[in-house]
Amino acid sequence: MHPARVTGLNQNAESPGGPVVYWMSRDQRVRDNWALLFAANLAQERKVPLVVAFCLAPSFLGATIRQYGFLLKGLAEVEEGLRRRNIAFVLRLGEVPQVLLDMLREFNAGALVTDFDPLRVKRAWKQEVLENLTIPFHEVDAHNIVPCREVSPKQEYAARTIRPKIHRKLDEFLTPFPEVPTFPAPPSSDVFNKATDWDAVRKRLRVNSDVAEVDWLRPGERGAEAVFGDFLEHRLDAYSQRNDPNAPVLSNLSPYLHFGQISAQRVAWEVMRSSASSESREAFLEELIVRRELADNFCWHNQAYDRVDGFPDWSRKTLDKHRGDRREFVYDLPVFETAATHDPLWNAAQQEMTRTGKMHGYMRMYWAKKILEWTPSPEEALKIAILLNDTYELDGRDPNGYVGIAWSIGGVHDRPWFERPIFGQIRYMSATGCARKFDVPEYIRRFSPEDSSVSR
Ligand code: FAD
Ligand code: FO1
Repeated sequence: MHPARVTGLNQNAESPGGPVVYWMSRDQRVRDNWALLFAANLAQERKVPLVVAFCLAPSFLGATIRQYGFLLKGLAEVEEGLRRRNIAFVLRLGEVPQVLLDMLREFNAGALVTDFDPLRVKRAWKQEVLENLTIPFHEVDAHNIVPCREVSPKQEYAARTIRPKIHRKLDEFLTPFPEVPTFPAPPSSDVFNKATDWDAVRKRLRVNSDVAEVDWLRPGERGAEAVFGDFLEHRLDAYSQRNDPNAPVLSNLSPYLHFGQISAQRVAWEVMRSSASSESREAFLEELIVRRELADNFCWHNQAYDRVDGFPDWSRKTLDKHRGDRREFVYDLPVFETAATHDPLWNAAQQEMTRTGKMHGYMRMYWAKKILEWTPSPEEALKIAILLNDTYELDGRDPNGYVGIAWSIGGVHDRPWFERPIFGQIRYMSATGCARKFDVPEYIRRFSPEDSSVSR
């Protein structure tokens, strides 16, 4: 394992003999998981058991049963895969990180490992654990190909500035994965060998259950592999049509990548070796590697990633200058949420998100920019866009989302364009512009209210 993936979070730690605990959070998979591999090596060196602990937060950034359901089904598969390797899996529902600290004491843990996540809530969890820990605590970046801490010591300006920093390290970091070892015997104490009662966990969850779970994607590692295989086989070669929301050429991997149910490194490794055209492979890898790692870089270095004051100076200035501009349309949250604006194209995009849990990437830009145009202020626009995105998108509550919205509304990683009302120099998008790119009536038909059969 490349040492640059691992960060020791505390130095002054003694290490008693208890089990190694991998606090799984962002990377919810057995295969191709550097944090799990590091924890397994540690346990083998110390000749102690390995326990994977998952702390289920009673509420996480407004997630609904749609996202929790996807997460829990994926974890059930993780538990199976770990058990086959004599690795214990323990899930506890409760305030995080208190529930973890309780487990560490109960298990008499000798060392703690966790995965990397730039979000504020995760950094706060880790900080609180650090203040209450005496055993060694390591963090492993299992999400990025080039570890986020390694790519750049500062917030990058745009894709064009981070791209060379990533590309020159790909040979060093884009490697195949070792297998997860099988331990000689399951951990002795029965607290580790009790299978999780998934129905009981789901019943104890008190989350918004109005947002239905989706059935067109199968959650978990096997589901992810199937979708990825189908993408490699049938869609990657046509990826040049990625800006046409009627063309089914996207990978559909974002929910799996968000929950860590598939490794981006594995995806990149296989795409590079696929027989698809180099133009399609390059375009896809640009999104999967550069755009995705740019999002982690932004959230890691700019903790105002979900606020207007996280926008670059030029965009805050131009938006300020146009705060007083007349808005021809002004809508509040319920109108947006029920897709009841005057614009059938925008309404169709909102319908796609609420019904399928995954709006097409091209439409997300248009969707967010119109929220800026039809709300009283950029702050209100950001609040509504994040709230809807994180309520309905399967892949929501993710650095990609905060950055995608900040790009659309606040020009983050973009540049100034021609000045116009409300937007100032923020890049503008219009329905007529969309009509030049794809069949707008077809997209509207696919997601119009009367047509209940969603044709994906
Ligand atoms: P593909 O085109 O197949 O891309 C493959 C992978 O590359 C994606 O899964 C993702 O990990 C990465 N990727 C693709 N486009 C981007 C991008 N623009 N920025 C960063 N990574 C990218 N992505 C999320 O994961 N969660 C979100 O909540 C989210 N919200 C967004 C909101 C707005 C307003 C915008 C403009 C973009 C948002 N994105 C978000 C980024 C992008 O739209 C989605 O990642 C993509 O549409 C997911 O579908 P896919 O995996 O089929 O895409
Ligand atoms: N991570 C956790 O460690 N515990 C949780 O209970 C949890 C719930 C959750 C619900 C929805 C969702 O989209 C993400 C959730 N995550 C949880 C975090 C997730 O695994 C990712 O780490 C971040 O959202 C992205 O960085």
